[in-house]
Amino acid sequence: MKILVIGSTGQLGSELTLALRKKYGDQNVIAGINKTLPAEELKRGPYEFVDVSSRESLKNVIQKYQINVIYHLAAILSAVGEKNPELAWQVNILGLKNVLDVAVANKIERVFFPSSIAAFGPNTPKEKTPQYTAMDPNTMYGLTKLAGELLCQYYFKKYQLDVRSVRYPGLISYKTQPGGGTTDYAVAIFYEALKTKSYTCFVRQDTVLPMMYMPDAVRATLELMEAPSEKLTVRTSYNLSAISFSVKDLIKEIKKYLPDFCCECSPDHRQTIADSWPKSIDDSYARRDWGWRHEYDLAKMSEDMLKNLKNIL
Ligand code: VAH
Repeated sequence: MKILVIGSTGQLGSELTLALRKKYGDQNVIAGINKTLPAEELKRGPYEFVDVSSRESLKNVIQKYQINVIYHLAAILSAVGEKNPELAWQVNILGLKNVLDVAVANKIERVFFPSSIAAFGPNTPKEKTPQYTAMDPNTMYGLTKLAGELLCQYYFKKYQLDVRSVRYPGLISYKTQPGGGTTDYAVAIFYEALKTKSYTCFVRQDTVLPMMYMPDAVRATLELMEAPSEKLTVRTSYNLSAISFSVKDLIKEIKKYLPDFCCECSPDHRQTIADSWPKSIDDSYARRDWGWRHEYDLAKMSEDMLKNLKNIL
């Protein structure tokens, strides 16, 4: 199997590339990058510069390595997307359509597309958000994810392209920092707690959002991609859930390890985005169709984050 990970330098892409190489062999996973990386990272396995705005660029890499599977993770996240909506549209939608068209033309066996809880909006039920419900995202990022889900379902039905997707919650990890998301506070808080014992959070303490630790997110992705096609009943994007917690809950958990840690909240423009998203997600379809179960709760994630960050910082 030859796998291409587009967006392999991002928070999710970097860890998914590591996990795929561990599972399928370094030489069978090609890292699609859009920026130069340190030499030691480039030595880990094959890599290619991929420009999602160019079908030629995509086709050349696919044909050079005889790619069978594509993980398309390149995206502009919510906060950056509100600062540059045109770029978010270009990358998140036109880039996705380029990938889907090149995948059909080159008979790619399987494609993964990351959606997000950002595909929900202010009129979506906030608690235990159902798989099928009102979806009125009011961010460019969120609407590109919702449109992307529908595009994937269209390509599955019209061209029989086996494209699969999950609606990730906010992802928390220590190996690669996130870039430009609204949920980035849930990562930055750990770094600052260890470095300076203080953090100014850009959303209110009572803000509750669905979150997931990266090991769970990577495992969910691989489990979905390995599931028998006939078991999958959702071809837009599966709701995926692990933990929901408030900033207050997170501060309390961190203080168990760092009692002197203090956190002020000074909401900025990202509060409005966070307020438009659900507080908790019903992922019963994922649990029924392909056996999804999360493993990390807030306590287990916080312990692992702090233990590992201590060795890095
Ligand atoms: C963001 N981390 O904040 C992403 C994610 C649910 C949020 O999609 O934009």
